[in-house]
Amino acid sequence: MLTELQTRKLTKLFSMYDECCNGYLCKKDFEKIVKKLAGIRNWGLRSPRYLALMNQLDRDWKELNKIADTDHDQQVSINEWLHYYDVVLSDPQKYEQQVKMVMEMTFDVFNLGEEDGLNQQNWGLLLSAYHVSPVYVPLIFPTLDTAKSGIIKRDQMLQLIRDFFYSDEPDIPANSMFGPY
Ligand SMILES: [Ca+2]
Ligand SMILES: [Ca+2]
Repeated sequence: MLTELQTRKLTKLFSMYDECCNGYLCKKDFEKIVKKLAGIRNWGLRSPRYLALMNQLDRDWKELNKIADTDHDQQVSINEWLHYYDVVLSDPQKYEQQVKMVMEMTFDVFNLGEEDGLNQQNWGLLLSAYHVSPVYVPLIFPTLDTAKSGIIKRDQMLQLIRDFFYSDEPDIPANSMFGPY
């Protein structure tokens, strides 16, 4: 069972994917996110990275739709979304395949390369692709960057993501990693 705090965080995540703000997730929402991510990174519509991202998000959508869309209307409602995560988060293997991988892929879009991490600017770019205003970033990033190195490394990011999905502690920084919820 999801806790109240988890439900709030997952509702926030839903709102980030609901690009057209109609209260449902559909294929178009995912396509728009790919276009935005690629636009921010200046990837051409025929570049290998764009096509790989498009493929990946298309697979993610199909997987989500197949499992979560229990009333088969080709869109995922908030209740379907929450039920989906209730199931996924209770199975470590599903978490690896359906949450961790997707999050890591998004991370890689903005990865600094050599450093294998994200700085504050890239974190802001990532959030803006999911229509979270970058005004939150100077408030959020320093609390996530506990080592004060200016960069959040991959391992750290994966731990933050895990805490975002699983933790029921009200005061940890990971809860706000995508802005207010
Ligand atoms: Ca939508
Ligand atoms: Ca549905």
